[in-house]
Amino acid sequence: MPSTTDPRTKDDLSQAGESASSADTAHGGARDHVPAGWVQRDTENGARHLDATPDDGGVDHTPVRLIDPDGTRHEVPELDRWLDDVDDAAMLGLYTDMVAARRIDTEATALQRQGQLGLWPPMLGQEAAQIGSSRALREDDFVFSSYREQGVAYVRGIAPTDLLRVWRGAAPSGWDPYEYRMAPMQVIIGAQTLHAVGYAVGLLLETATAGSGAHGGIGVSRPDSDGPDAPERTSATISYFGDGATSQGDVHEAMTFASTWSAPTVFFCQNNQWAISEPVDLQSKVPLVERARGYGMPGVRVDGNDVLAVLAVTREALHRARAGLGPTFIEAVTYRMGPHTTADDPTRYRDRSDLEEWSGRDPIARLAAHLRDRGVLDDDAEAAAQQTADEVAATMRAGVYAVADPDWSTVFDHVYAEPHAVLDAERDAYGRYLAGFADNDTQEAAR
Ligand SMILES: Cc1ncc(C[n+]2csc(CCOP(=O)(O)OP(=O)(O)O)c2C)c(N)n1
Ligand SMILES: [Mg+2]
Repeated sequence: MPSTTDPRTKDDLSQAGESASSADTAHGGARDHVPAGWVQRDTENGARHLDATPDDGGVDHTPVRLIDPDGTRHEVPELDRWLDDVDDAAMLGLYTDMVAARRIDTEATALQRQGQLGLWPPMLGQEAAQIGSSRALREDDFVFSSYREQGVAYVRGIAPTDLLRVWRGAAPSGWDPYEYRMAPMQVIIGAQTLHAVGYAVGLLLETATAGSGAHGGIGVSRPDSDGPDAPERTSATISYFGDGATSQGDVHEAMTFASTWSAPTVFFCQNNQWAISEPVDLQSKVPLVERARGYGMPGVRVDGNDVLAVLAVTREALHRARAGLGPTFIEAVTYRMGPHTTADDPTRYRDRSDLEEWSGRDPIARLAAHLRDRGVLDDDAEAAAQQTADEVAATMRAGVYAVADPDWSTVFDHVYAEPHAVLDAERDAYGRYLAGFADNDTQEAAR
């Protein structure tokens, strides 16, 4: 009998070339089915993966790329036209940003291990995706991120110590979202895509010209060109989310609304191959970039470990958004080299060989190889980048030691914008509860 989580009948299974008994294993559940055209692989550590080479409909899904893993640079006119101003100094800047982002990540991981933070979600391996995309942003654009985007926050100018406040349990947000135009990091998977679209629709409302376009005069009329010269009309929003988040209903709703409203927003999906212990194959039978087509927006699949290609595609997507051409979905193909968080042990569910393969595509080593080939990066420049990174890490560590424990009552702040009777009552009750301990202590001391 098929397992209860499999909606298919015995006949369906035999038509798909599977036996009913193969579906009914000790593991149970739909994971054990191998759909036609897929291959099941038992990994070294006993986990089961579906290796998808699903039908790609004849579309070439090779991610766009400018720099190969060995540092070789290709010219791709459609991407290069977005990089006219990226000179050697700017390339060194991208390199330094990535080195600093990695250093922040390493230091924060150490701080968690030393008991200074409750938890930390490492971004090792995702530096190019984060630095390339965030360096494409204008100051007036607004970022709605997930919990792993420390590289993005660093580029937004948020002090590294402020990045750690939440993970130390000292604040609900480490920074003022309006000052840096970056919302507090979102832990509810995919929810930030709705926030980004809502904010983007607000930008449209703000700039609405009576009588133009759709939605009762709110929509925008299309500019004559979609190239770099098209005039920009609004700022844009960008949401960062993972491969796993693409399975969330929130993301579906966000993409639907963004598309039909031509909202000035960019969906930046970092496909780091894993959603905790679930491989991306379990999220989708087709490359994630294919999802864009169903919503009626352009989709771009980019090598997420190539900082230059990421910068180019994100610049184009943000420009389209600001010019009134609507949203874009970017799938940045990358790899989470570390654990999901410091509470996770990836050796339980993924193969060492995968890690070794992706180590050969390291985003920082790739840009370093390219810059060294061109004589832009030498030992002194590399040492200077490392020194910047070390200083950032030292400041962050000193800052985190100095973060004071918050007053107990602050946990009730920022829940609602205005006073709320139920919350007031809860605050009072909690205060009385804590005061009870103080009495006990006093009584104890008096004995
Ligand atoms: C709505 C919701 N469901 C489940 C979770 C638990 N959860 C935390 S992280 C995570 C995996 C997310 O994977 P992905 O979107 O690929 O992002 P990544 O962690 O790889 O950056 C899950 C399921 C959650 N935080 N929110
Ligand atoms: Mg992921």
